[in-house]
Amino acid sequence: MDLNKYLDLSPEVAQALKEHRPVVALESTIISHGMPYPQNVETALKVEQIVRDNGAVPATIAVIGGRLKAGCTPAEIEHLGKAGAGVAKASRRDLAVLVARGADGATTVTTTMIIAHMAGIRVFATGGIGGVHRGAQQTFDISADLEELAHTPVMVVCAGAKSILDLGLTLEYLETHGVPVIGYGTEELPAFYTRKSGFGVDYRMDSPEELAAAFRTSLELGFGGGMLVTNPIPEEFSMDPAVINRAIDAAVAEAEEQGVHGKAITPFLLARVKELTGGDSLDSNIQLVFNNARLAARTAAALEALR
Ligand code: PSU
Ligand code: MN
Repeated sequence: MDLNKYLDLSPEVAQALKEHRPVVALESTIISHGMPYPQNVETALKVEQIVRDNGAVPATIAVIGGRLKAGCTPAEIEHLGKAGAGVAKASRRDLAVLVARGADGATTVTTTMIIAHMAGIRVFATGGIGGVHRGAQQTFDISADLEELAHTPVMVVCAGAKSILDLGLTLEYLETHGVPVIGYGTEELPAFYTRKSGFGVDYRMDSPEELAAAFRTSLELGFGGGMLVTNPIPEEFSMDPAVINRAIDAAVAEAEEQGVHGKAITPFLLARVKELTGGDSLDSNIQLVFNNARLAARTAAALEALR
């Protein structure tokens, strides 16, 4: 493997990649900016265990002391979780500066995809992706995640997108940029906390093998770009749409009043929704990440079986 000079693979991840065993990338913005301490650290460690239990090696991705890490140690995960918002939220434009400064960074979906791709990891599990924000017609606030999905050949397994975003515009943007949106066991885009959004996906697929075959073909066609797999939250953990939508609407209104914008808005909305639902949304959030880790691990295994 000819590795980027700024990239460090953990010994376990390096060994797995060398032996063509399945590896699943995991992001770290969800740890530092997406959940409170200590649930963030507990969740991150449990997610790694779930990936292992389902036959793959986890690679939590972050920037630590200016090094791009594919595979963090439990101590590094603890640091990312404890420091929380004290760790920079690292999107594509931040990577070079953080590396040059020897700083830490929590990787978003965008930068986790970039580093996973550098490392040779093809499957990535997370909770939700960024997208086109409500009111983007005025603010131009479109997550860099969508651009990365358009260009970087990594499969992203998520639970759809939260309705803090404009889901219709998010799907339009993905269509324009050539990103296939797959529903796992569903024809409808899941809305993160709920299984339904009212918007259709491009294709429904029903097994890890089917996902792997489609992504394998995408890789072999070689024109780049990722694939977005949207996996509905398990029924028993899904939230009442009325309850969650009320909290989301209130959070969006507060963000507007307070003039929150740029990279701060998504963490602001996530934290407010959690407070407004009295922590119920955090439980759902954790469970859907577990569910995505399971599917991603099985899909990574199915992908290696196709080699
Ligand atoms: N949506 C979630 N949870 C998250 C994020 C988004 O439901 O933790 C994080 C992810 O790291 C995602 C990032 O890549 O926020 C998007 O930020 P922005 O909207 O600033 O692009
Ligand atoms: Mn944004």
